Amino acid sequence: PFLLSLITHPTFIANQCWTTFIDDEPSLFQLFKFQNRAHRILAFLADVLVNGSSLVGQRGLPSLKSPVQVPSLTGIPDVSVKPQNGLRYLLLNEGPEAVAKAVRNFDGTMIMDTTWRDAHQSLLATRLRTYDLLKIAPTTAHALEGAFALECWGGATFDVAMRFLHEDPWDRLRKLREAVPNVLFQMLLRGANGVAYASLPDNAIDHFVKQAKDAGVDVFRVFDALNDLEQLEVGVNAVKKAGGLVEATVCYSGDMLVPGKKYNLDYYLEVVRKIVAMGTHILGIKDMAGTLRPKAATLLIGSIRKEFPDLPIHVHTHDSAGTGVASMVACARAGADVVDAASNSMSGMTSQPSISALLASLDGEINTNLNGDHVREIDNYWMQMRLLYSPFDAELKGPDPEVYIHEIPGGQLTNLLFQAQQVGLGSQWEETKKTYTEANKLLGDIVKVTPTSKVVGDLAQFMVSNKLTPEDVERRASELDFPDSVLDFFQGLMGTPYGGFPEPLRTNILKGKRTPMNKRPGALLAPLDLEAMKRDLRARLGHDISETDLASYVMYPKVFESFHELRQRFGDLSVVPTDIFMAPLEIGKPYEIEITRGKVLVIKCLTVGDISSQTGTRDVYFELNGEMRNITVEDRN
Ligand code: 3PY
Ligand code: ZN
Repeated sequence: PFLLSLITHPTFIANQCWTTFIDDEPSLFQLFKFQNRAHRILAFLADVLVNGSSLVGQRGLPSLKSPVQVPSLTGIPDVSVKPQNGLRYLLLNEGPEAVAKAVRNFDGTMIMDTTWRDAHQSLLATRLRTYDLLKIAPTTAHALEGAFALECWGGATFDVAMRFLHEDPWDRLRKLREAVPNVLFQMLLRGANGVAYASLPDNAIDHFVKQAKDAGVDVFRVFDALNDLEQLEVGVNAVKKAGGLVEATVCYSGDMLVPGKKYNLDYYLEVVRKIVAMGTHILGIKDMAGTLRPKAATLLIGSIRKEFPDLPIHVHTHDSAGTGVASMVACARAGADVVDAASNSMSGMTSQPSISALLASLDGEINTNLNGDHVREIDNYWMQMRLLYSPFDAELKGPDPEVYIHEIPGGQLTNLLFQAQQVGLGSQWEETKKTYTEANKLLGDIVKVTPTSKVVGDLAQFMVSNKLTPEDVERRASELDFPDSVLDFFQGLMGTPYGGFPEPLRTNILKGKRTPMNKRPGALLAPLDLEAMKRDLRARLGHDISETDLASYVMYPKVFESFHELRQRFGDLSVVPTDIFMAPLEIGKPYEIEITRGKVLVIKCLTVGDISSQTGTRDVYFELNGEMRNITVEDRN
């Protein structure tokens, strides 16, 4: 295409080329870049036409029947005008301490909206694309200007963005940041595991957190899946060094009011005291399974409030059992400063409770700083998204009160349910839940959240598929071929559980396979030579590597390399509208793709050719901005 634009240029045709013509004519390069991007997007669309969408697979088609509409907001005629209010301005002007103070002094309870991270992680297999987040971002900046924050990054979104959506999580963060200058952005950081599934060297966490802060994260909810404080501190220190707002978090597991429970009020208060001593701007309480019932919530938050009157408290929950609103109301009444909720159509079940339901329940009693009309208005967008992403919607039909027994975190519950549905619900689902409870007991009743919840889930699936009882596991521990996550856990790569590892199970499982770590992993893992890794990656990939690419590679080396290869082949796919990202174009119908601001491709697929018996390929014919294009694609069916 570059040569074509050169030889068709009027100056070239008139034979008036001077030696610096190409340098002096930057439009040639822009045209080349534009055509190159267009070509790569056509290559992707052609691949979906021939081979189907790898994202959707066999999950069926979206149930949204009409084009997506972005709702308007009462009293806000133009959402492109920069919003005037929001806690982020305070953060930028006065720093994290001032924000923490303002939150604590706020007369009421603020809300954090989790729609952009945990809600879709819990309901839609984390599949929400940047394209759809960006569309509603300017409206959200106005509608939720009174919110504490938008949770929009981290957790599973990082891995899924690259692995399944073929998009750059850093690019998402930067673009959302540009669209939302006023509301704080929060991310979920798994302590010394970063956003991965086991510990990394400490300097990898420092590097990652610095990139996240620079790209737009303000508040870092840092947790450790075992409430291992040494592990937690790695993340907390990284955020402090980067200058972010620290929300060090205690994970709440099970029901602390059940007599004889390992994790009781004394346990939580002890962890909170240590977190406060570590230094945090805000205390997070993370009820990842939704087992914090109202009575326990009142006692837990009330006790912390009494002991730490000045400490801002932020509570997170899941609505799996249907008690999320009642619990968050109890937290607000007991003195929580912020509670989490999600846009109505993205709430309930394994997600967070609904914002409107919470506002209705607190109305006239506790101020939330949110505009209830705007909350309802933006939900018209999420109602459509729920239909657009219906292929990923777990078919949960009601609350699951059994969560009080199995304690499966929200996101994992939908995942396991989906897998059970694949083989027909009924006894399979019953068995999964029962075995999960047994696996947890075998592991010593651990706190279950990523990555330890995956350990319990993997062990449960291993037991089901190999027809093993808990007694079999204990008896045959040294000969069984356990999943990697189980070995990682017992080795100590995820830190140390409260009360230690179960013995002799640990020794037997690790025998001849792994050497147990009896110290914090980061104290044993050698620091990464990030500069050398960057040089090596640059040499292998053949071009410059950004610091954020390096951070992605450090978290997920294989996923990053596959993502990178796809990005080289297809370019930036986050600009492709979701309907045609997930399903083949309709033949003869024109579609518009804005590849950068103001640069629009109009694409029409004319036909898909027959398969060639020699090459196994098909030619796909397009019209691109009125010109014919032909792409050859390997038919992998
Ligand atoms: C994650 O780590 O991704 C979680 O959402 C834990 O709750
Ligand atoms: Zn959660």
